[in-house]
Amino acid sequence: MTTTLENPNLQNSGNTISRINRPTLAELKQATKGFNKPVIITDTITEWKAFKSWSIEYLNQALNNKEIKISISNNKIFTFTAENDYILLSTEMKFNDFTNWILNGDRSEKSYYLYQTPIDQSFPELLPDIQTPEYIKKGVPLLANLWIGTGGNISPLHWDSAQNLLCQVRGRKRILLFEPKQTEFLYPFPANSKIPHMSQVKINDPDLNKFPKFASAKYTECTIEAGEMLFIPPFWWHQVYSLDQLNIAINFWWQIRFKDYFTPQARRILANSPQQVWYLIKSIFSKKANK
Ligand SMILES: O=C(O)CCC(=O)C(=O)O
Repeated sequence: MTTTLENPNLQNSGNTISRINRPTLAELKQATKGFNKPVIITDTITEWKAFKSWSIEYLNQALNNKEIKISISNNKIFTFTAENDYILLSTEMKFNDFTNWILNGDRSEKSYYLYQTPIDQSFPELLPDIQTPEYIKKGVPLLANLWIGTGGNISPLHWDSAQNLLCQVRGRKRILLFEPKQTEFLYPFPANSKIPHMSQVKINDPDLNKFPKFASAKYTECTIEAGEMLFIPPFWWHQVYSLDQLNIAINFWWQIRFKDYFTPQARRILANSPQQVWYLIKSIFSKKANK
C-alpha cells in the first residue's frame, strides 16, 4: 500500500536520505554530520529477537491477553486538538482483540493505533526482545516506545525535542521530513500553546489561503523497511505514514545536546515561553535513564 501526497504544490527538496549498513558510532557521526542529518541504518535491528520472532501469534502469547490502551482516530490521523483537550482519544481493550482488529477489522469508521507506549512501563515482558542501539550513549535519559498499528495510520507533522531512532520491526513506514529551517513555511501552533511542536497545516490537504507559505515548503522523503532504523535529528519536522497490514515500530528518544536548544524551534519556544522547553523535556524524559 502506498500513500500519495495529494498536494501538487508541495515541493520535493531533491535531497535523499542515504542508507548505511551497520555503521560504527564514528561512521554514523560522519554520515549524519554530527547527528544533524537523517540517515537510515540497515541490518542492525535484524539481530533483535523482536525482528526474528514477532508475529501476531507470538505477541498474543507473550502478552497473554492483557488490557491495553489504544488510540482511536476517525480519519486515520492521530492528532491532538483543542476539542479533545490535546489528548488522543483512546479506549481500553484486550491485546488479542486489538490484533484481531488488525487482521480482520472494519477500518471504515475508525482506526486504532497502539501509539507511543513506553515499553518498560506497559510491556516489560517484551524488553528482552529488543536492544538499546549502541549509538545511544550509556546513562543518558532515554525512552523506548512501542507503536503497533496497520496501514493508513498517520502521525501528522511535528517535531520532537529529542534525538530519535525509529526502528521498524514489521511493515514499512513512509516518512516526510522537513529541516528545521523550513519552520517558517510550516505554521507551528503558538509557542505558548500545548502543542508548539505540531504544524497547523494538514499537509495532505493544505489550506493555502490560510497557510500560503506552505506552498514553498520543501520536504525529503524516505520509506523504511522492516529491519531498518531511521535517525531523526531533534527538531526536524516529520509526518509518518504506516504502510502494510501489520506495522510494528519501536522508537528510542534520547536527550538532546545543549547546542540543539539553539535551533529555530527551540529558540522560538524559549523566547516566548521558557517553561514550554522544560515541559517538553519533562514529558519525554520523566522516565528513568538508560542504564
Ligand atoms: O511512527 C509513527 O507513527 C510516529 C513516529 C514518530 O513520530 C516518532 O518516532 O517521533
